[in-house]
Amino acid sequence: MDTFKSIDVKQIRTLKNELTRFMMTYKFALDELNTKIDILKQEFHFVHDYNPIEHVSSRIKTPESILKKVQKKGYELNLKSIKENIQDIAGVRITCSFISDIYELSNMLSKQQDIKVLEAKDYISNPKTNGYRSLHMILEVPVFMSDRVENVCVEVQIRTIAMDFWASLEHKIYYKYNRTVPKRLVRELTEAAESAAQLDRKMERIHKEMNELKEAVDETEEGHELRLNNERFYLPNEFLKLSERLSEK
Ligand code: 0O2
Repeated sequence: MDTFKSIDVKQIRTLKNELTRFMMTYKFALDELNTKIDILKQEFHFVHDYNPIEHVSSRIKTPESILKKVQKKGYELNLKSIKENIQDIAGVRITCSFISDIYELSNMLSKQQDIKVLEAKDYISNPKTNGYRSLHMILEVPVFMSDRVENVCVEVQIRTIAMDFWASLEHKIYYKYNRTVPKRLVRELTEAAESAAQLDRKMERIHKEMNELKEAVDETEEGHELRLNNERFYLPNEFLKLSERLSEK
């Protein structure tokens, strides 16, 4: 009996080690992707002079949640099958300011040499019937371990603040009503999704117009600027009029 117990303990220890190594690869993939996103965020800020990424959050699915999905989908219960079939063990959610930022960011990520896009679903140009909007991608990220390279899947969801607001409310309502939501609420939720989409379009239009105005102002101000050894000096109109006198000569 004691021998059996010690075998059990040993087996459990080995299994726990294997599981820990398995889950660690997903944590490392998230770390890598988060670094990439942070670099893009800083560069984007520098180039466009505003912050397109409002918020980034990431999570690893709990073992219970993985098990639930394995059972629901009828997959085999072993690590190889889980790795092959469950592509959202690691997940990143990014909220952007504007819809155009979502596509720009997803392009920038997809173009990176060490990232492979396994799947992309555009629920923004093709919203779900309930009104859900978001851009989903399954990315494969190489994780360099001490003895091997593991290609790890990460699910990335990119959406605007308004889309995110809607999705979290909808998720809460479905959870509260145990997925049997009254018809009126379902209809109202779909209407709210359309209002959120309208707001996104309006905000983007305003932002674009504001940028055009800013560019025009910047161009005018550039004429008033004199640079000397990295120092900027403002040139009053009277000085600029000198140029007219110069051309008169
Ligand atoms: P959680 O807890 O957020 O992870 P699959 O993941 O393969 O079973 P599917 O339909 O192929 O399912 O994946 P899809 O369409 O890419 O959606 C996966 C995730 O997107 C969901 O994960 C949600 O996070 C989100 N999502 C999709 N549709 C909706 C929706 O109508 N409302 C809300 N609020 N979120 C949605 P999980 O696993 O369902 O949950």
